[in-house]
Amino acid sequence: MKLVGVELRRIAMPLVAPFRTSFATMTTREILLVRVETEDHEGYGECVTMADPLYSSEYTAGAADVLRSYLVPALAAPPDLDPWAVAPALAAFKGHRMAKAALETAVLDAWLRSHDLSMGQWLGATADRVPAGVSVGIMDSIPALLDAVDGYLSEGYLRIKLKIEPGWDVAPVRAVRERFGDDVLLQVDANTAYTLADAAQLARLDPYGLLLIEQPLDEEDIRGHAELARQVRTPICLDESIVSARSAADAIAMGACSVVNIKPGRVGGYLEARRIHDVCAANGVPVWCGGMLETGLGRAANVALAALPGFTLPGDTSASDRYYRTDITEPFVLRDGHLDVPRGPGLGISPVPGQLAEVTASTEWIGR
Ligand code: SMG
Ligand code: MG
Repeated sequence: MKLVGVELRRIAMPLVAPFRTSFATMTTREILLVRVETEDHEGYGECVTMADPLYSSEYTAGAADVLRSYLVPALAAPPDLDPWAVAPALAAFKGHRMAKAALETAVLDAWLRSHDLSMGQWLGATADRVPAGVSVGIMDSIPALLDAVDGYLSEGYLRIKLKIEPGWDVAPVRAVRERFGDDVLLQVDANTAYTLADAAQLARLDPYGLLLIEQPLDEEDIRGHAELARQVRTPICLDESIVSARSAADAIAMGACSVVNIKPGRVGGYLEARRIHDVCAANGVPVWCGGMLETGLGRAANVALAALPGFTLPGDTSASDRYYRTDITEPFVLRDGHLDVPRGPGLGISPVPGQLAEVTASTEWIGR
C-alpha cells in the first residue's frame, strides 16, 4: 500500500451518564480519530487517550501533537506500507503507545480492506459473538449504585465491574452481593488508588467471591502487586501496568497478576495485544478485553480481539447505548448478553457521515 495522507479528527461525544472513577468524572468523551488514506482504501483507528493525563501519561492533545510532528511523518518512509511495517517505523519514538496504536489500527483497517479480510479472521478469532460486561462508575450513594447495577443486569450484561477507591470498596461490593446474590460475575477496578499499606482493607473483599481486583496499586509497583497477591485471596488483574508483551511476561513471572486486562491502545496496537494474549495463554493466565469508552469504531476492533480463544472472561465491551445516545457507527447492541463480532472487511464498520459530522470539533489533513 502507498500512503496518501492521514486525517486527524477531534470529536466530542456526550456520555449518557457521568462516569466517575478514582481519578476523574467524565461527562463528555473527547476522542481523536485517525483516518489513513492509501491509493485505494481508507482505514480508521480510534485513539483511546483521555483529554487529561489521569489514566496514564498520554492525553489527547499530546497524542495529536506526536502524530502530527513525529509518527505520521515517519510513516511516510516505508515504500510499501503494511501493518507489520508500522511499529518498526515508529520504534525510534519512545512511548506514546495510544497514539501509535491509533495509527497502526488505521493502517491495519485499510490493509484488511484491501485484502478483503475481517479483523476477526485476521486476528484468529474463534467465536462469532463475545460476552459483554459493564463497568459501573463510583456513585453518590449505595441506592444509586444498586439502581444502576439492576438496570444493567436487566439489560442482560453478564458481568459487573465496580469502580472502587478508598472509602468506596467493601460497602458497595457487599451491597451488590446482598441484593443480587453470589451468582453475579463481579469484579472491581481501583485504577491505582491504593498502596500496599491498604492490603488489609483490600483483603476485606475476599469473602465476596470477586473474579478479580484490577490495578489496585501504582502502575509501576509490580513488586507491590506481587506482595499484595500474597496477602489477599482475590486474584490480582493488571491494567495500567501492562504496556507490552514483555511487561506482561515480567508481571506474570513475578507473581504480580494472575489475570490480565488487554487494551490494545495501552499496549501500542492489536499486533502487540495479540502477543500479550499469546504470552498469557502460554502461562495459563486468563485475559479479557478492557474498554476506554470507545465509539463503534474502536469497539469493532476490540470485539474482534475479544473473540480470540484466550479471552475467557467477559470484557468491558458494552453496547453503544451504555455510553452514547447516538454512536458514530451503526450501534453495537446487546443480544442475549453478547455483542456480535463484525464480519465485514477491516473493522467491518464505518462512521455514518452525518453522525460523524455532528460530533466533529476539528479536522486536520497531513499529506504524505
Ligand atoms: O469502555 O466500558 C468502558 C470503560 C471501561 O472502566 C473502564 N475503563 O481502567 O479499565 C479502566 C477504565 C479506563 C477508562 S476510565 C475513564
Ligand atoms: Mg482498569
